[in-house]
Amino acid sequence: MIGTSIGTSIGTSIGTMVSAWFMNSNDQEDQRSERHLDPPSYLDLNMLRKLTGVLYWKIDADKYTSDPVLAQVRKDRGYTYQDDITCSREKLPDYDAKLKTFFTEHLHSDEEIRCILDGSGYFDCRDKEDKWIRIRVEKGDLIVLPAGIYHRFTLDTNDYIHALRLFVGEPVWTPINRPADDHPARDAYLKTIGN
Ligand code: KMT
Ligand code: NI
Repeated sequence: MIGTSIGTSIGTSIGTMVSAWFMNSNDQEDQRSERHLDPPSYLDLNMLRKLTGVLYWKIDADKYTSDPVLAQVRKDRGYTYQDDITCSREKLPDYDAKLKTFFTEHLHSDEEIRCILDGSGYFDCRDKEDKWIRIRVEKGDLIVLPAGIYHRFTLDTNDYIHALRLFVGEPVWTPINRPADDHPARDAYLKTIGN
């Protein structure tokens, strides 16, 4: 775990822990279950960043409009756009199809930035060796997936998440499904991650 203060561009507030682990490859299991290895194999924030480039902070979701960490990250990284998304059967139009799209392995030409205001779920990311890492996100988590990383998202068994979506400029949400190894963002990502 890294402890860094507000104002640095990488890391988290002191004392926070990300919950992330290597996944088993039993795709028969419910995608919404934890999918641990036996025995479970967890990663700390430092390891997660090293293996994937994923960034993570903790914020006060109840006061997100005035949260200093969110404000600083927004400023440091130039996030100018913001909206929010609720994933639940009641609130998300075309729920089943959308969740299927979210869970199809893909990348984006830009960062995927989510700040969880309520509920929970999992972002799965491929590490340098193409292994799946499951990152649990819940209320107060701010997560940045780098451009070009192969990833997917699923709800957990609570079937509910409410998240802010941030972006630099006009948002592009388009998922580019794997294989996308020739995409420029993929190339750039692999260079930054040291492959
Ligand atoms: C995405 O793009 O995968 C999502 O927006 C998922 C819901 S927000 C945690
Ligand atoms: Ni995505």
